[in-house]
Amino acid sequence: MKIALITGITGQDGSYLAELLLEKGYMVHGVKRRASSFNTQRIDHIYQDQHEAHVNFKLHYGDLTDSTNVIRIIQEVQPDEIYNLGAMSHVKVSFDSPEYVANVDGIGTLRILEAVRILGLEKKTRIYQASTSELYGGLAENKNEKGFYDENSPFYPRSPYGVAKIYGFWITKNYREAYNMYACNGILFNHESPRRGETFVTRKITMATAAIALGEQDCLYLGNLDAQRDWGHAKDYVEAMWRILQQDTAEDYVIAMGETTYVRDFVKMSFAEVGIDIEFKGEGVNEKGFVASCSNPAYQIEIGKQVIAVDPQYFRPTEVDLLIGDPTKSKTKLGWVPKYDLGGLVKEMMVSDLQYVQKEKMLKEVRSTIKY
Ligand code: NDP
Ligand code: GDR
Repeated sequence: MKIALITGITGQDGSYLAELLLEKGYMVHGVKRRASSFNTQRIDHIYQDQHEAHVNFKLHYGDLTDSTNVIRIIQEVQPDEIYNLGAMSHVKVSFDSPEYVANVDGIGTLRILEAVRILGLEKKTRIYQASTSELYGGLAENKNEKGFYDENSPFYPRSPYGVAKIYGFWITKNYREAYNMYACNGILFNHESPRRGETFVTRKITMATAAIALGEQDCLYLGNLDAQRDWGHAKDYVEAMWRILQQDTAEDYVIAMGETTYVRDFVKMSFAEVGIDIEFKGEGVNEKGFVASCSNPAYQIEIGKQVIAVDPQYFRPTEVDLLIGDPTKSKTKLGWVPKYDLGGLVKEMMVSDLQYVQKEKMLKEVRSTIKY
């Protein structure tokens, strides 16, 4: 039985990867942070009770800022594969806590690599590092001749998050070259799902679309509607992570869909799922989205109502305007074929968030009738 260790197991990707590896027969260990309230919602369905079933799944308290626990956990687990997904992953928030992000996202990667070396596991343990399209920074002149970012495109990070991740990228590559370790970077473009954190733009949009359609929210405030992202489904992307560690030689790979979409158009796609057509008017901070039509009689939404507004508090000091990745290498070398397209992703997120908002609405109604 192969043994895997996942940092960031409580996050979006960690939860899907744990499911995938368990399906493949792995013993899965995960690192979770101690928090003052529960933080295991995404994996609770796997981790019911450590005293009962799922002996193939074990969680360890730990933090990437603490090399003593990184070493101890790796020593205890003796993993065949480590997936280093733990990170402060919000680009905008990284401007507020840059030193912390450098410590977790940058030096945290070094702590994993060094622990493997200190423990003499270089020949046994394969390491996946969660690198990111944020490394490219969206500079137009750095795209390849086909107009995409690929494994050879130069980097120009535009946030403390991107800068910290560039350290993670290079230290992974350096340890591979210096110590002949099987350590790889997956340069993943944006990937989303119903489990996406609520403050990332796609999930913020699908949750708000559901809340607006169900009369629970009036308006959705967003930042830069002109940003373009290459969005895929997290389930497909964790499959690529696994494939990266199953090759004969350790290499870095771009994982992307090869298509880019405006934030504004993601909004239109989400609302279209509930039969609402959104029309945008104005420009920049004055741009607003209005309900042009509603074909679903279940949603009592007024035609002409303003449901989208731009709030500059969501702008970033430096922005990545456009990302589009070239998945040629991952498709040919890894045989990676995504099962979802953007339409399927939006549909799944909307179905899930409609259920979620509906449930919250019902609970609110029930609570309002209870006399304490
Ligand atoms: P999430 O934000 O959903 O999850 C991040 C995980 O890291 C959580 O489990 C979080 O724990 C954990 N974490 C945060 N800080 C620490 C720390 N100090 N020590 C240990 N663990 C920590 O991110 P995703 O699942 O979306 O992304 C996974 C990885 O992939 C991240 O490294 C991200 O930067 C990278 N990435 C993501 C992309 C995407 O589009 N999703 C694209 C490219 C790269 P807790 O739950 O306690 O907060
Ligand atoms: P990103 O994702 O920064 O690409 O990083 P995010 O969803 O936060 O932003 C995407 C784009 O949308 C614009 N935007 C907004 N973003 C947020 N969060 N909230 C808003 O209200 C809003 N309005 C517009 C942003 O300016 C940006 O251009 C994600 C993370 O998962 C990283 O960890 C990962 O490395 C990269 O994807 C690839």
